[in-house]
Amino acid sequence: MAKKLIIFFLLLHIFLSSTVFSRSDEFIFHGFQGAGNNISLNGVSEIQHNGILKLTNDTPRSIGHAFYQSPINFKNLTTGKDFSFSTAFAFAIDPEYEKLGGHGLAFTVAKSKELKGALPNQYLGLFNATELGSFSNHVFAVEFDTVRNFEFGDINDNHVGIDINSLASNASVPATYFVEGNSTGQELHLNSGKRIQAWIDYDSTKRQLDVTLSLSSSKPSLSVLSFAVDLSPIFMDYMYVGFSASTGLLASSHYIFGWSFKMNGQSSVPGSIFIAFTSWTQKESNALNSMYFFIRGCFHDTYNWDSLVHN
Ligand SMILES: [Ca+2]
Repeated sequence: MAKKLIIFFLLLHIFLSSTVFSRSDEFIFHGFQGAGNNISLNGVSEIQHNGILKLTNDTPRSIGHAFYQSPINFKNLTTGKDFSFSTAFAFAIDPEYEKLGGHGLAFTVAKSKELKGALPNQYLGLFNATELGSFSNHVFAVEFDTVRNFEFGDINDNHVGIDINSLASNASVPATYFVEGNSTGQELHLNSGKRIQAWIDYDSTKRQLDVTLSLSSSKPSLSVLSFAVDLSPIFMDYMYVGFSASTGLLASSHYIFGWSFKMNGQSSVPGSIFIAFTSWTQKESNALNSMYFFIRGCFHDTYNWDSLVHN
């Protein structure tokens, strides 16, 4: 317990002192409290009082967007060569009814942060019906899709896909994750309400994109989706990065707990404070909670440990 308390205070210090760190090509949000000036929201998305970014709620046929406020330089302005990038985030999809919700969320790189005219439902808040497939969209997304739509060739109702200017994915795989020492993919239910850690890494020299998933904050060496792709025609010199989510007739709440992004380097794991305590016993959690509220009073912080979605 003593060792765990030291870890707690260390992480609390990190949490309170660096909830938001940002530069023009690198940022990290361990939570989103106080991030209002750095995150642009539209649709039904909101930053909750507890610092969790909630992209959608149970409202049917709705859209939620959250983008980093400033555009990011994706190319060398002299040579035109695109840069490598790395992003990591912790998310959860909590369906309206057990195992029944929709539609999904997508990490998104786009030329605008509004995505005007985009539709909810199967369009994930990314496109409308007429612009699908158009080169002028300049949209790259990694979708975490929980509804099977045959018109887009969705492989199932629980998949990860690479979407370039369209919702017909260029590559997709059933959602799984790997644990070290085991090359067999483990079943992963995207809409379980559990916190899921995702990493997206693009190597502009190798022309390779990797998506890695885990239920913990340590990154497995095996990615769930590795795709050879040249993203340079998709990216303009400056692009916006963020998330889009949508609901349909059935809804899910889509949450982001923490997010980091880095150009030309490995992004840090954000939100580790949220994940680090999942193995604590209820007794330890109660003690932690009491301490937290005491410390919260000292720091006038409003984060609420109880309001996290399912552990
Ligand atoms: Ca779908």
